[in-house]
Amino acid sequence: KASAARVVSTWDFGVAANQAAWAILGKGGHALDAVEAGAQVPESDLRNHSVGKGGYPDRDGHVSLDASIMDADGSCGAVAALEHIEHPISVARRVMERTPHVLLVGEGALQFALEQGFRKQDLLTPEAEQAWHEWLKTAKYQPSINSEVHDYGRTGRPGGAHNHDTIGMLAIDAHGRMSGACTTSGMAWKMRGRVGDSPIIGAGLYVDGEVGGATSTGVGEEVIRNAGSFLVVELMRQGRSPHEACKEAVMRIVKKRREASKTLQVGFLAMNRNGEVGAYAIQHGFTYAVCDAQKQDALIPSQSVY
Ligand code: SD4
Repeated sequence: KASAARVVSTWDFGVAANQAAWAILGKGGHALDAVEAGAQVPESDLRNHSVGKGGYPDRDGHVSLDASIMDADGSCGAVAALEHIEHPISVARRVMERTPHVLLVGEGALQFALEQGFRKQDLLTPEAEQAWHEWLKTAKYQPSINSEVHDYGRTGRPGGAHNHDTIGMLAIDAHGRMSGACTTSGMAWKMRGRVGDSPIIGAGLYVDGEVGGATSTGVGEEVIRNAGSFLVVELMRQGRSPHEACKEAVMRIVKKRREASKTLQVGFLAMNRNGEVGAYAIQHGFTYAVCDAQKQDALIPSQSVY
């Protein structure tokens, strides 16, 4: 029996992203189109300093983007350290559909994007540039636990160091097909050339149509170390619920990195093929958005270790 359509994504701004995805899912469209359209929303949102245009740059002032996309049958594509392109998620999809490869990086990824007709533009907004200049005064790399940027709707001001607002999105369509997408500008003030978990299949994103999908947000290094999203999907394959699987993956990180984990954030979000959703994070403050035919704007606080 075909599952009911549903889309989930990370953080508060996942609500708006889900609605763009739902415009496709609600009409019986394909999950892959839905996650691409959804991920494009924060990519274009200048208020979001961790994704796409308006994202905070690396320590040398370059906005450098990572993204991945994956379909139920294991097809996937990704770009890393891509500059000057507003929608890295769409370039990732082209890598999947139009090249024999999975991951293109840096100059080569940009060259491919331009060949595919994407427009080259300056992604560093005056606001992000100013924040970078502020940061240069001390030039300390200290990821904040949760970005306050998702407060802007309530406070009307962007806050803090904005490190954790990557969007990870998982959708299941009316035909029961699942796809996922993940897109980010990575950690603010990262070293030039640094790549996080988001474009690494199995780390920031993993989908297996027979089981379900998972995605992550937070300090990417910790997620790569544990092949985090792949781990969550494999745990679901063994019978864990999405919540239990996310919790176990978080506990792996905490067990191995007991001291460091007290001050860093990682969150996992998962959905199984039946549309059951779960999440877990190291730190309090992680939220995820759920959208289906019943309710389009649900925002749920994740449980956490601390
Ligand atoms: C990274 N996981 O590049 C990303 C950052 C992130 O919300 O999640 N920000 O490590």
